[in-house]
Amino acid sequence: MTERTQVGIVGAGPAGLLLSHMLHLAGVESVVFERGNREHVGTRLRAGGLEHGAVALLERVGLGARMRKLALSVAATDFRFDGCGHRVDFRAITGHPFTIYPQYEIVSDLLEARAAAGGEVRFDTPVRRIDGLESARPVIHYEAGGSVRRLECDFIAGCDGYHGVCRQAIPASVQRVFEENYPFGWLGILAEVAPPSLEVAYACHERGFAMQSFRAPTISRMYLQCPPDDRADNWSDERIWSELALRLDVPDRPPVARGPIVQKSVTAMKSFVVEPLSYGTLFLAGDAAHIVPPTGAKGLNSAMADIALLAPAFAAFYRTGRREGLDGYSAACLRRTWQVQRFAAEMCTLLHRFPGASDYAWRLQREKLAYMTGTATGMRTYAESFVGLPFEP
Ligand code: FAS
Ligand code: PHB
Repeated sequence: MTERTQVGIVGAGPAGLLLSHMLHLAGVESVVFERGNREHVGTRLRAGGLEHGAVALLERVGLGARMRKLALSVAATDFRFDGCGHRVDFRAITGHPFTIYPQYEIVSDLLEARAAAGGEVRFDTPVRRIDGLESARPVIHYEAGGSVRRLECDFIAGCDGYHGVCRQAIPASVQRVFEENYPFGWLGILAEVAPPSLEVAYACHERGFAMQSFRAPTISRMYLQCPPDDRADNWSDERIWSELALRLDVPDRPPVARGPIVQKSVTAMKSFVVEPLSYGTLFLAGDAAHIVPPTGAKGLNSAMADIALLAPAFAAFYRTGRREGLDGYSAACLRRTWQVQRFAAEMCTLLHRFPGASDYAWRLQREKLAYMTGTATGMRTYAESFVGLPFEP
C-alpha cells in the first residue's frame, strides 16, 4: 500500500524542520524523513549565530520563547590584525544586533513544536531515492524495517544537506554546479570557559586565521585555521590554547581565556551553489542547495531564508492553486544566495592566510581589512552584510 502526503520533506535539519513547522501552521500536511537518530540530530554542534531576519522569523512562527530567554545579543565584531584590535560596531551602524542562539537549540525548539503538533518526523529512516519529479505524483523511496517503501506526495522538499540524495535527482543536463574549495579548514572547539567578552573576534594573522565566539556566557566556541585534511586528534589542548593565544592576543584586548575543551572537530571550507533550485515537483533548500565557508556565519541563516520563501509558496498553492511563488522560488532564492556567497567568500579570502600567497597579496589583504574596519564606508558595507539581508515576509 503506497502512503500519501502533500509535501514530502527529506532531512530533519533546520531547513526541513522549519519547513514542516511552517507548513503545519498553514494547514499543509508533510512528512519528514531523517536518516539520523533523534539524539544525533538534536545535539549536532554546528552554527551559532542568527541574523535579525532569522530571529524575526522564529518569533513570527511562534518559536521565540526559549530564544528570548537563552539568546545573547552581540553588538560588534573585533578584527585583530597588525598587532591590535579594530572594532566594528555593526549594531550602532545598522540598528541590528547579531544573535548567538545555537543551532542545536533551534533544532530542539523545532523538534518540540513538531512533536506537540503531532507532526510526522521519522528518524532512522533514510531516503534511498526520489523519482517522478516530472509528474504530479513524485515518490519518495525510503528504508524502514529492513525494506524500501514508497510515499507519494504532491511535492518533495530536498532539505537533506550537501551529502543528500535529492540534488542528485536533478538531471545532470539540467543542473549547473558552482564550487570553490579552499586550501584550509577550521579546527573548531567548544570549551567550558567564559569568553573574554560577549563579542565575536576574528584574527587575521601570519600563522593563520583564528576566531573567538561563544554559545553561552560560560561556553566558548573558537576556531583555528588548519590544513584542509587536518584531524582533531592532531591537536592537543595545550597546542590549541597556545595557537589561539598567538593568533588572537593583542595588547589592547583581554587575552584568550583557557578552560576544559569538551569538543573538537575539523570542518572543510567550501563555497557551493547548484542552479536551478527546483526541478518539476522538487524544491531544494539549505545546504542541499548551497554551502558557504562559515566565516560569514551565513549557512544556517541562508537555510532559514530559503524556507521563508518556500513555505509561503507551498501555502499559497494549497490555499489558492496559484503557483507564482513556487515557479519563482529558484530565481528569488538564488538572488539572495549569490549575495550571501559574495560576502562569505570575501570574508574567507580576507581573513585567512593562503598558503603560498605572495608578500604583496598578504600585504594587500591587510590593507583591505584596514579599509573595511577603518573607514565609514568600509564599516557600513561589512555591517550591512553581516547583520543580514532582509528575509522575505
Ligand atoms: P543539515 O545538513 O543541517 O540537515 C540535513 C539533514 O538531512 C541531516 O540531518 C541529514 O542527516 C539528513 N539527510 C541527509 N541525507 C538524507 C537521506 N538520504 N535521507 C534522510 N535524511 C537525510 N553555519 C553557520 O552559519 N555558522 C557555523 O559556524 C557553522 N558551522 C558548521 C560546522 C559544521 C561541521 C557543518 C557541517 C556546518 C556548519 N554550518 C555553520 C552550516 C550549517 O549550520 C548548515 O548551514 C545548516 O545545518 C543547514 O541546515 P540544513 O540545510 O537543514 O542541512
Ligand atoms: C559561531 O559562533 O559559530 C560563528 C560566529 C560568527 C561567524 C562564524 C561562526 O562569522
